[in-house]
Amino acid sequence: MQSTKSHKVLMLLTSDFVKSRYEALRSHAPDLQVVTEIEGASDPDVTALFAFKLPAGLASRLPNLRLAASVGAGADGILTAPDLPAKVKVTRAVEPGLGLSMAQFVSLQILRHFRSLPLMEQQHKASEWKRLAVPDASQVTVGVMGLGSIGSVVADALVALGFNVIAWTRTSAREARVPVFVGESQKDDFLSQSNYLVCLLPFTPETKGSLDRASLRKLPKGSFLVNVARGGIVVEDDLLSLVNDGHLAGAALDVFATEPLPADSPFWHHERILVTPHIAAQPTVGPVVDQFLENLRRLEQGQPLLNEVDRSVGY
Ligand code: NDP
Ligand code: OXD
Repeated sequence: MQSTKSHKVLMLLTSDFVKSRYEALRSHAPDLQVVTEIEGASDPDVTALFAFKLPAGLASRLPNLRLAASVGAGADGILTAPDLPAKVKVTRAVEPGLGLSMAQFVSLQILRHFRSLPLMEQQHKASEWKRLAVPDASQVTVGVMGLGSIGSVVADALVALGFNVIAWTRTSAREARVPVFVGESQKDDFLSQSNYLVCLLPFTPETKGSLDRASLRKLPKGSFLVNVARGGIVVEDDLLSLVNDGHLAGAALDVFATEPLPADSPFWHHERILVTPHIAAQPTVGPVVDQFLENLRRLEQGQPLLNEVDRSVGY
């Protein structure tokens, strides 16, 4: 690999997730200058950021920043920084294993509800031999919102499990093996058929708060939500009231508007809501670090970057 010595990289060690990427970067590129904080008012030597979140006010202290790379699959933690100059390129992590981990996680959540696992566990605890009816997946529609690098793998896995799968996208640009509904004009049609709704949209100005009461009410009564995208896409109070009033059968939530989920959140301990701590899937460390190093090299060569985000649409 071409030398990356001309770069100074800032990594913000905001979590163990980022720390493990930091350690991998140090070992994959021992000569690369990597700092974890900036000293003084500004650092003109920092050319690249490798982080999950970019706090407001930091970008303005990095006048020569050229690349802001997300260590995660979503780049919203970087794109939402209000002072990120338009000239800075933004990338995100994409790797094949991520879709598969997500497919496992989403299938787990859907099957847990579809095959009544909590009830089976209760029966086990009560030593109760009671055979439950086996439901027919072909009569059940799973709607996957977002058919990107992850959503498309999830959709294929759910088809393989026998579900009727449909998807919703912003444009008709993607190849798809399932029926696709496109844009706002087809959203209600899509929602009204989805017995399980899987959210795999990026968090953008358009998707923020888009799963509100009006949208969630379009789902058939008794539907189940799996949100593995970003908490801010769902209006959490609306979701809670629709679960409480029985319109929705329940939800599996891996992401929240505020993370970690505050201790007083009503989602904790809710009988029909399962909370997991943003662990549905994670890009594998090695490929993500290699992608970042390759992008530093491409930046030098003036070549197109891998997995660059289109800043005009936010993903
Ligand atoms: P991609 O960018 O590859 O795909 C995004 C998909 O969403 C595309 O199909 C796109 O449509 C669609 N989309 C975007 N905006 C809209 C809109 N306004 N209306 C309808 N459809 C829209 O993303 P990935 O599949 O790689 O990742 C999806 C998200 O999953 C990430 O942004 C991240 O937030 C989340 N994630 C969560 C993890 C977890 O552990 N919980 C782990 C990894 C990712 P089109 O095809 O037309 O472009
Ligand atoms: C994410 C990730 O974007 O974990 O949520 O990669």
